[in-house]
Amino acid sequence: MSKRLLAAAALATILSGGSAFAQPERGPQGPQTRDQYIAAAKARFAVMDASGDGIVTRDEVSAQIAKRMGDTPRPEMVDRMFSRLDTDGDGKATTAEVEAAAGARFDALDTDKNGTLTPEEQAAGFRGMMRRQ
Ligand SMILES: [Ca+2]
Ligand SMILES: [Ca+2]
Repeated sequence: MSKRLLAAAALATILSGGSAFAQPERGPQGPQTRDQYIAAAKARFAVMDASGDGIVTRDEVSAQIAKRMGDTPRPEMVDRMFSRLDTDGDGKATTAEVEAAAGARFDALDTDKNGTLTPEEQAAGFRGMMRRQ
């Protein structure tokens, strides 16, 4: 796997609740509700929020990617990821922003609009994300 692809996968995993690497912590794969999806996004936010102040900075995002990749990410990758979290562009990603972004992402992934995400819907979203890289 190329470094670029690995980075994209790490990014997708962090952002999307990612079944990209079939994480064991997820438990049995089943449909995920909107609430669960947002809760998972907030849990990942809490992991990134190293200082625990409810705000994630670009540096914290960079550190988190570095930890997952085992290498320093390229600045443009950090920028891309951070811009997804910091939706109003003030340089700080807040819980509210992450919650809103996760909700919007859920709605985009829930292609049949039945309020749950099947593993297939999530996988399709992940493939779409890789294509956009
Ligand atoms: Ca912000
Ligand atoms: Ca669905």
